[in-house]
Amino acid sequence: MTTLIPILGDQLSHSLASLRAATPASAVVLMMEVTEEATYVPHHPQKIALFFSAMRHFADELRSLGWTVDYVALDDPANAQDFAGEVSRAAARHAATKIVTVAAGEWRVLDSQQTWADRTGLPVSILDDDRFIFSITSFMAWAKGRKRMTMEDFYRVVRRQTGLLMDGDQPIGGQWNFDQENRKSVPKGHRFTPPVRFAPDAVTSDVMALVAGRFGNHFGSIDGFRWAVTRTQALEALDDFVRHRLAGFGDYQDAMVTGEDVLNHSLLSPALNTGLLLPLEVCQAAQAAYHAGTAPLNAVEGFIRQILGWREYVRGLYWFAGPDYTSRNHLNATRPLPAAYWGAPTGLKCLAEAVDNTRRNSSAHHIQRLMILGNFAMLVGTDPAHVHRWYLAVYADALEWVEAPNVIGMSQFADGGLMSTKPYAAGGAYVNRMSNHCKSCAYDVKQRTGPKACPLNSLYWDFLARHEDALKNNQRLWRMYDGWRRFAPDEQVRIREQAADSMATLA
Ligand code: FAD
Ligand code: DLZ
Repeated sequence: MTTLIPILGDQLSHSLASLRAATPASAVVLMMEVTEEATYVPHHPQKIALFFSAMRHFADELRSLGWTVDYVALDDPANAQDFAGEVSRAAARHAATKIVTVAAGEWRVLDSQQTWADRTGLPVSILDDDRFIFSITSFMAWAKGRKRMTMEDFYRVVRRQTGLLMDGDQPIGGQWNFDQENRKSVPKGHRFTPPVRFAPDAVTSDVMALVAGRFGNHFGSIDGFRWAVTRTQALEALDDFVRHRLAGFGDYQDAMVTGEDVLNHSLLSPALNTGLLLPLEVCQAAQAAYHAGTAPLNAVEGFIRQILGWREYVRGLYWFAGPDYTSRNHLNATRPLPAAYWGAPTGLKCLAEAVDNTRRNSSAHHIQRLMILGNFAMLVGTDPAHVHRWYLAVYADALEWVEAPNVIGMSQFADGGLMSTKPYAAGGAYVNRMSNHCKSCAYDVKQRTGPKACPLNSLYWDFLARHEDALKNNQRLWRMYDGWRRFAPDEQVRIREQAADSMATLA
């Protein structure tokens, strides 16, 4: 009686439900590097290297714990290059009598898992992924019949459920959310402590060579690879963040600085999304710093909210919204993704910084993703499906369950408000307030029209004007539409002409 346990690249946790359900004596773990996963979008080379290296290290760790691991490498000549094909081959090879797996994190792969029983003729148990703090079943129960599904309401439920930063039934500090303290701009000359980097070991170096050879034509540089690829390294990265950057996390959470890729962000999303770290332990480590007096409440609450709130919320929303979520297009945007997203110059400093961070590091911090890259794509009317595929490809932490709600819902408003109460649209004034980019930009942020005018200004007003019918009754946009109506008609025409020019040249 042999149980086959397929483990996917984002399931690299020793506490995985399928491992808990078996014993090394009667099971074979199957891990598969397959072309289908490496190419369903043209992933950044660092992303592929991260997954392959972390998978190979995890396989070695399982072997050292006594598990039999059948690891199918990408260049194995017999590799069927997709999950279903590899599971079938392995079931026959090991004369398996049943298959136990943990539910995939996205519809596409869950669909594949649901074919495995037919393909192999074996019973297949698909277990819930209980590494998340809030189960999908609980999310559906929470969501059922609700008029609004805001993250803030959800967050309070999960705070109460976990007891994190709680004093009995009430939040520590008397407030659930300290966001208003988290919007400071960075003082000139402020120094950030850079995060720990992990130099590639022999396993990672092998994988990097494989990836450079096979996927070197994908957008992105492999050279700056710095990611944690083992649990030990991931724990070191967590400790490094808690010691050196957590205390300042809140203050500069929404800031952008030229030349600063990370600021006080944790850079823990790849470790969380591969399973090397678990969300609850990361929140507990942050909470411990608050109780030890090494990080203030606004920082710790702000950080915990990202994981306990946003991360759990978007995962629930992904499954709630259904498999066609990624094709939603509420604003009927149809343009292709601008070439700027693949590195073409535009003269916009903020966009260049965000794209370059992405190219060098397979990463960009939240405000770059939302208010620069997402905002520009939405203002110029990019088809959200194109935007979605770009984000899914370029970020080391991009898995559809977390990427799609953030892109389709939060950044493009393509779900019509399921996730966000208004579009995150902004002109140059916002970028100027939250960053120092405008000082070294080719454009003038103070101008709306004319050859030097910051394109974001006219694009912003044009976006509002273009979508007036769809958005004018949104209470949260009332002030913006009031602002638009205050422009003289001839100024409105000039703004829209300027926006049309910018679209023609930049988009
Ligand atoms: P920190 O700022 O240090 O935050 C701590 C942790 O909180 C992150 O590691 C992450 O796990 C979690 N988190 C923070 N914000 C979010 C959020 N909005 N949704 C879910 N989790 C969050 N995150 C991904 O993990 N994968 C993605 O593919 C992804 N795509 C995004 C696309 C867009 C358009 C936007 C606006 C956000 C996206 N995010 C995504 C969320 C967020 O930007 C990243 O999690 C964060 O930038 C990762 O860097 P960090 O670990 O330094 O985060
Ligand atoms: C992201 C990724 C890549 C690039 N390659 C693989 C792979 O070859 N094998 C694998 O098991 N997982 C890989 N992954 C992660 C998967 O895409 C991820 O586990 C699924 O999307 C989960 O639904």
